[in-house]
Amino acid sequence: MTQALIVVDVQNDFCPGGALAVPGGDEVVAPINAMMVQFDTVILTQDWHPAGHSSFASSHPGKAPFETVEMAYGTQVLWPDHCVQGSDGAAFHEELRTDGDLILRKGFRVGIDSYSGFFENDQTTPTGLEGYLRSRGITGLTLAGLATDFCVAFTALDAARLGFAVTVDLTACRAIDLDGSLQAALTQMKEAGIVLQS
Ligand code: VGL
Ligand code: ZN
Repeated sequence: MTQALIVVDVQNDFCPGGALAVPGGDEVVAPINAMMVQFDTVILTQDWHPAGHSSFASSHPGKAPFETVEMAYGTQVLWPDHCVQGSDGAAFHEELRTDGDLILRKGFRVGIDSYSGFFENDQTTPTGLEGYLRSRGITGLTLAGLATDFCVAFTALDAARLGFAVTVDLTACRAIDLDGSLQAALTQMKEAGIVLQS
């Protein structure tokens, strides 16, 4: 089995001091840097939104961050403005090694969010990552990064559905944990046959 490491969204806005800070988000940097040397292929995802993105509460008058809205593709959580293309907040944590093979940006369409590295939140628009992995002969994936219950879980669940053998290293992940979202994500990942390392 050819293995790749997917490093999910280890960006300033998800670290302490950032616009959508994940508690302990910066703690994943050192273990991820250490993991990178064990993989032939390292892929990093980068949340990359245009200003005025539809996942931002500021784009919905009367709505506050962490409320939800109904979009054409289903329920969407609204977030503080974060990871705006080209901003410091969208940059990778400065101590993260970024010398991987591929940096995959996602969430760049104004009208649709993309938690998963494989499909946008309509669950049908592909990012191209599946084709990249298949053409490189990669069949096993290990995931780490931010946030466990959103972008890591959505990426892991899509990967498992696509037939990849998936491990999530929880020691190198941190969660947002909104209304029980962490427990729900862990349960779903277990049910999907994803190996959870802790
Ligand atoms: C993420 C919320 C909004 C994540 C990205 O990386 O988990 N969460 N955008
Ligand atoms: Zn985002």
